[in-house]
Amino acid sequence: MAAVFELSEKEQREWDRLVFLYSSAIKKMNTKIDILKAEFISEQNYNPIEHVTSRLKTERSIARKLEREGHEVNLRNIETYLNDIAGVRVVCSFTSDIYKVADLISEQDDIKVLIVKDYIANPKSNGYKSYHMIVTIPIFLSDGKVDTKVEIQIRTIAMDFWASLEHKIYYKFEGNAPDYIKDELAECARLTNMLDERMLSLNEEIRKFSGIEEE
Ligand code: 0O2
Repeated sequence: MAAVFELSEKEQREWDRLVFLYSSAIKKMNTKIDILKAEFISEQNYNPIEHVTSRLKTERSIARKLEREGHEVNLRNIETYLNDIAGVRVVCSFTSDIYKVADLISEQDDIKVLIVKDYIANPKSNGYKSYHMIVTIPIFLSDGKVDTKVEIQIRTIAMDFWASLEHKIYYKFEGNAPDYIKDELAECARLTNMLDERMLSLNEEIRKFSGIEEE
């Protein structure tokens, strides 16, 4: 990775430690979600989780976000102001699955939920929908325990599809997309909502029929 931060030797060691912690937190969170998914499939013959992705925020993206928020790019500000260095995205089939998965994660007693942003109940003005939680997960090191922050985004396949395209457009136009593109995106968000609602009610209809195998 190209070096974006100017770090002294000591700061570089601190940064390496932070990266290690965040990477470990992602690993632990992924394992928790894998276990939930496996248990759902084995006990309930039902899989609410379509797929999971995770990422460590790039240095460039960290610097851009701090600058966008008017903060100097340094280690202290990274730890103070950024909650999403470690990010895990859980993509579910149906909106109802999102809340189920969020509850199952929140109820685990080693996890502390710091912030919840429910952009499904309260979508952003551009149409963005997703359920966000900032949590901490304990990482046990040789010199003690470090509660490490992870951002979990939970959304449906349709919300994810919309968000990926919106994200591309946002960066392409540096936040100033032409009005006709913004309008088209807003229309796609409306269609996405409708699709999620219709797929959910279709699935509920299907579930009324016994003997139908679900994944
Ligand atoms: P990137 O480039 O995806 O990393 P907070 O974390 O609570 O201090 P923040 O970061 O504004 O404040 O919180 P929020 O609103 O929960 O957003 C966190 C992340 O959600 C964003 O990270 C995006 O990944 C995603 N997100 C939020 N709003 C939108 C949106 O309108 N469209 C899309 N496509 N994604 C969104 P970053 O660092 O802003 O961006």
